[in-house]
Amino acid sequence: MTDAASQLFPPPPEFVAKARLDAAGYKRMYEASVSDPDAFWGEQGKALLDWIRPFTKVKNTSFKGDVAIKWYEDGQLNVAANCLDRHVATRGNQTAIIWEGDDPTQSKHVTYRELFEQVCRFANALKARGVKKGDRVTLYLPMIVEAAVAMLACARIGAVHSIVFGGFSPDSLKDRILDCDSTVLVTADEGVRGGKAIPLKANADKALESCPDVSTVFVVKRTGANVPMKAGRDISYEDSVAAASTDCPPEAMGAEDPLFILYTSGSTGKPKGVLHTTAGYLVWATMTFQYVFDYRDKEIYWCTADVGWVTGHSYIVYGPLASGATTLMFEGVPNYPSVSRFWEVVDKHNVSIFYTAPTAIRALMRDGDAPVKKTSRKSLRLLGSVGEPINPEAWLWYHNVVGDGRCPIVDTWWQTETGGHMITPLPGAITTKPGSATVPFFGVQPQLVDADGKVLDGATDGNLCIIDSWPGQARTVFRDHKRFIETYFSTYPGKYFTGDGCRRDEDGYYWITGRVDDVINVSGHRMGTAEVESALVAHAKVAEAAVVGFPHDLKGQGIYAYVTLNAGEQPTDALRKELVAWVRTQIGPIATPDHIQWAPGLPKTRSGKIMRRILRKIAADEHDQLGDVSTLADPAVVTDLVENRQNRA
Ligand code: 6R9
Repeated sequence: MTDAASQLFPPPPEFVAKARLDAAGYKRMYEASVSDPDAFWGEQGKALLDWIRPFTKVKNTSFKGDVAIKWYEDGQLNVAANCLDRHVATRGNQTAIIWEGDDPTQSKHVTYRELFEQVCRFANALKARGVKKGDRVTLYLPMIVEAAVAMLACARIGAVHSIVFGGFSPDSLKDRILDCDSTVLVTADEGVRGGKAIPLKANADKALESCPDVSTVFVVKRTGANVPMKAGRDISYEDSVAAASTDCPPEAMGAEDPLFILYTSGSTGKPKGVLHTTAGYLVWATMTFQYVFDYRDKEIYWCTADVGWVTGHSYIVYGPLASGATTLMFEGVPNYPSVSRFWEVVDKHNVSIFYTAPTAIRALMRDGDAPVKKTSRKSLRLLGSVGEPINPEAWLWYHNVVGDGRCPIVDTWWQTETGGHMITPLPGAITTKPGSATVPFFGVQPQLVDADGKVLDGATDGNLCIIDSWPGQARTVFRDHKRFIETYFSTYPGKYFTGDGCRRDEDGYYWITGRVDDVINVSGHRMGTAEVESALVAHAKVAEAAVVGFPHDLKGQGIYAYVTLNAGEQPTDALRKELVAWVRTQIGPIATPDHIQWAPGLPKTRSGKIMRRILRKIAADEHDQLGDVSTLADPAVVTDLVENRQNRA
C-alpha cells in the first residue's frame, strides 16, 4: 500500500453538521436494510416514488436455479411521471437541466415545466409513428437535451430505450439495433465534441443498410449540417414535436415492466443487452443519488458522463430528475478549449456536486495545478469518482487541488448490471481512504470468495460477490435469460458474481482491484477482449488474435493485441496501422489498440487454450514473472514474444 492510501479523511465537521446522515445513522439504516429488507425497502419505495397503484409485495427474489428477481411486483407507476409530473406543480419554474455546449459560449436552462412539455410532445410523436408499450427504441445521440427528452418520452409511453454511445461505429450500432429488434431510431445530424463534428446521421445511415426493419428515424438538428433524409423513413425531430400535443397521459407500468436495455461488454461473445425494469431501478437510482451525493434542494449537480453509459442513465437523468434536482448536461470534453474547462463550467453554473472519472482526473493532473487554481471552485461541496479504481495519488490531487482540501470524495463502485452505487462512502458518515470505495450501500451484502468459491473472512483479497438482491439490480439479459444466469450466477452458484477482484482491509473497507475476467477497463469504458479479438480476426489478413489489457498511466488499462497473420502476409508497419484503423471502424475509437505485436504463434496449452496469464505479463513488461510455462504445447513461442514485446519501460 502506498502512503497516500493509508491516510484517513474523516468527514469535515461543517459537512457532517448539515449532512443527511452521520455515522450512527448509516449504521442504523444499513442494519435495518439487511435485517428486514421488506420493511426497509417497502418504506423507501413509498417515500421516494409516486405510485399509480400502490404495491403490496416488496421483495421476491432468488439467485438460485432460474434466478428470478422481482421488487414491488404488484405496484404500478410511471418513471417519467416521477421525474416530471410530480415536480411541475411545486417546481415548474425551477431548472431541471442546464445544458452546457461544447462551445463555451453556448448554454441553456430548461425548466421542469418545459422539459415536461417537450417530453409529452415527443412521446406523442413516437406514438404517431406507431410506437407502443414494450417496443424498443434505439437512441444514438450526442449530449443534448433531446437525449434526456427521448429517454423520458419512451418511459412515458412504456417503450424500452436502448442508448448506443455516440462514439460507437456504424457496425456496433447495427448489432445493437438488430439484437433488440428496434424499429425506431432517434439520432442527430451531427454531434460536436472538442470542436469537432461527429457524423451521427451518416453513421446511422451506414448501420441501417443492414437493418431493414427500422421504419422511422427521427433526426435532431444539432449543427444544421446538410444530411440526406430518406423519404418515408427519416423525419425531422423538430417538425414532429412542433406538430404534437403537450397532452400525453403517462402509461401505467408494472413495477417489473422493462425501462431500458443497455449493451455492455462481458468476457465472452458480443455485448449483452442488460435489462433494467421500472420500480426497483428508480428507487435505487433515486435513493443512491440523494444519499451518496447528499443532494440538497436547489443545488446544481454535475455528472460528466455520457448518457450512452449507465452512469449517464442513473446519475444524469433518472436519479437527479426523480429527486427534483438541477442536473447539468455537458456536451464537450475536459480539455477543450482548454484544460480549465471543467472548472470554468463549475464557476459559470455554481456547481456544488461534481462527479467524474479517474481517467479525466489523471489526464488533468498531468497539466499541473495552475489551470485549476486560476478558477474559483468555491461553489463545490462534494466530489465523486466512478468507472475504475482511482489511484491514491489522483484521489489526493482531486481532494487537495480541485476540492481545496474542503470537499469529501465519494468513490462509487458499481456496474451497468447493478443499476446504481453499491460500495461507496456516504459523505457525512464515512471516513474515507484514498483509493477505497469503502463500505456497502443499504441492502448490499458483499462477500469475498476464492477461486473455488470458499468464503473468505476478515482482511483478505478475493473475488467480489453480492449474496442477496437489491432493488436496482438488472433482471435479465434481453431475450437471453440463460446467458444472464451463466454470466452472473453460475461461477459461484447462488451468488451474483461481479467479475471484480477486491481487497477487504482490517476496518472492513473494500478496495476494488479491477476485473478478474477477460474484460478490460479503458478510460472507464468496459471492453471485452473477445470483442476486439473478433474485430481483428474479421480482417482478411489475420489468422488469429489474442487481446489483453496492460497497465496504462492515463487510461487505467490499455489494449494490447497479439496478432498472427495468414500465411504469406507480411508484418509491416503499414499493416499495423491498417489493423488499428480497422478495429476503430469495427467497434469505435474507444477500442483502439495501443500496441499490436506480431505473433508467429500464441502460447497455448496442449488442449489449445490460449494462456492469457502469460500474454498479460508480456504486455505489462513483466516478462521476468511469467510463472510456470511447463504446460505449454510449445514453450519456444514465449521466447519470441518476449523478444519482440512492444511495451518497454
Ligand atoms: C458504473 C460503471 C463496471 C466496472 C466494474 C469495475 C469498474 C466502476 C469503480 C470501478 C473501482 C470504482 N468500476 N466503478 N472500479 N472503483 N469506483 O462504470 O459501470 O461501465 O458497467 O463498468 O467498472 O471493474 O466492474 P460499467
